[in-house]
Formats: sequence, C-alpha cells, structure tokens
Amino acid sequence: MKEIVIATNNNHKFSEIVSITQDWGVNCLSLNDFTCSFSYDEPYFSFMENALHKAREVSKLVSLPVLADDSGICVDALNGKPGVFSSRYSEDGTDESNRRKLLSALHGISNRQATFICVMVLIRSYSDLCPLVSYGFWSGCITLEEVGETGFGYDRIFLPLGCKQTAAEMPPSSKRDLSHRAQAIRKMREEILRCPWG
Ligand code: ITT
Repeated sequence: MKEIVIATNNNHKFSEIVSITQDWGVNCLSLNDFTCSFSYDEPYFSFMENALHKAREVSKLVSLPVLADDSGICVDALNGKPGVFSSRYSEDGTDESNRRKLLSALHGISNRQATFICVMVLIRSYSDLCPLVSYGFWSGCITLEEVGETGFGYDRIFLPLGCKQTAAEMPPSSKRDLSHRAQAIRKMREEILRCPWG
C-alpha cells in the first residue's frame, strides 16, 4: 500500500483527513510515526503559501509524498480576519480563547457571515516541480455563543449555511461530508487521478 505523510501537528485535522481518505488505498502516516522532530512556522499571508511551506519543511526529512493543509476562518465583518492567523488569533492561541476573542470581536455586530477555507497541497518530493493544490470553502455564520461539544477550533461557534446544528453539534460523519477540509480532500483526489504520474 502507498504511504503518504500528513504534515500536521493538529490531531483533529489528522483524524479528519484519515477518515476522509479511507477509500484512497493509501496508508496515512502522522508526524508521530517518525523519530525526527518536525518544526515549521506559518510565515506567509496566504493559505496556499503556508500549506506549501509546511509540506516542504516536512518533506526535507522524509522521502515520501507529503500532504499539508492550511486552513482558517474568515469573518466578513472583520475583513477576513482571523484568516491565516486563526490558530494564533488570541494571545495564548488555545481553541477556547480563540473562540472567546472572536465572539467578543463580533459583540453587537449583526453581520456574522463567515467562511472556513482549506487549501491542501500534495508534493511527491521536496523539489516537486508541480505540487498538486486543492481548495475547499464552507460558508455559514458565527453564533452568539458556543453550542456543541465535538470537533475543534471554531466548530462550536460556526453554524454552516442551511444547517440547524453547529459544526460541533453535527455528527462527525456530516462534517466529513460538508466541511472545507472534506471538499479540499475530494478535489485533491481528482487532481491525483488526473495527474499523469500520480
Ligand atoms: P498544523 O499547522 O500543524 O496543521 P494548525 O491547527 O496550526 O495545525 P492551521 O495553521 O491550518 O493548523 O490553523 C487552522 C486553525 O483554523 C485551527 O487551529 C482552527 O483554529 C481553525 N480551523 C481550521 N479548520 C477547522 C475546522 O474544521 N474546525 C474548526 N476550526 C478549524
């Protein structure tokens, strides 16, 4: 079975990616499967550049294809913030304080529209001349308070368009169908199948 390294330190993301790629016929390895330690920053202002950077940093140390995702939530009334800074929005950067900061930034604001964005990059080697890239968007709005207990990040305060449950209330199987990450993964699958040397 082919192996692929998922370049993330976020266990929730890793589990979502593994469950959505189950039928790909690949074995997803996590960074914990390696003895070396990986470190990467996210220095850029676009999800695409950050995702490629993460994939390359991990690829320096492993000789396997690497899949990375950079994602975040973009809030209309905040001109797209927190965006690429979603995981570092509050001072201590925990999910709980990030959510609290976002709820207080939107206090008294009626336009609560927001979009989760995920950009996924697959490289076959560090010097891959043609990284595969895919995108996913999940629109909705920010709730007035936290609702639900599953998921991670901003799930408890994100009500997807057309849904009656927040991303943290819906069954994980629904998030796996609908989310920005699920969409990006499905599109990545199409890219891989289209790619002549895939
Ligand atoms: P890696 O860089 O190691 O992959 P990370 O959590 O720092 O882990 P990102 O830099 O891509 O990943 O930041 C994504 C942040 O955006 C994440 O920490 C959440 O706060 C938020 N986010 C992204 N996808 C989400 C989702 O499906 N549900 C809830 N919040 C999400």
